[in-house]
Amino acid sequence: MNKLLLIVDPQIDFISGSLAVNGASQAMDALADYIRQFDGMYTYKAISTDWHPYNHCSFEKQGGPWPLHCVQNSIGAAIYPNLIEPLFNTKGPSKVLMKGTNAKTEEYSIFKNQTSAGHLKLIMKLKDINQIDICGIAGDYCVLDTLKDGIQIYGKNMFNVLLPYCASIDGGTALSQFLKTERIRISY
Ligand code: VGL
Ligand code: ZN
Repeated sequence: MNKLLLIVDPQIDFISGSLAVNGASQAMDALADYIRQFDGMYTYKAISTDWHPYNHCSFEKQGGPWPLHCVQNSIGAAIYPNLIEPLFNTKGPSKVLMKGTNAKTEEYSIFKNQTSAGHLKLIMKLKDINQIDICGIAGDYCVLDTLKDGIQIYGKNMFNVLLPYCASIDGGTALSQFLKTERIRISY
């Protein structure tokens, strides 16, 4: 088995910043422990990051639905500090990928960003990945959209959702409903 760990948007703004999600810090602390405990289990780790220009269309100021968040190079866009050590001090490469980088386009899913989707496609092939374990924030937005797009590309059997390491704005309802109706594999 060659497994890829895909962590969606584990960024300060979604944990303790402008778009803080309930339970996100607990979920990401538990994820940090999990990565250390299972050092060597993942052939590759990919981290998606919401990486918006200051005038991004998703911001309220531009008529979008969200407060200012994950502005490129701001503190809020940084990866959650407790994840840095396990990500980069365990076996196998960790690659940070970006999305939402164009002011005019919303990209909840990393697969919507051509550059990042291209990197992932290469990794999948070169590393002969046969399982993607996915987790992150927000479960009902970016995790869900990433999962939907990933299933279109790689099929539902490629995916396993690490539910304890997800945090949702809605408490988990939308993600759980999708996993149930689509019969997606889950780890608790
Ligand atoms: C997200 C709202 C806006 C997410 C990103 O990562 O779920 N949510 N941008
Ligand atoms: Zn965003």
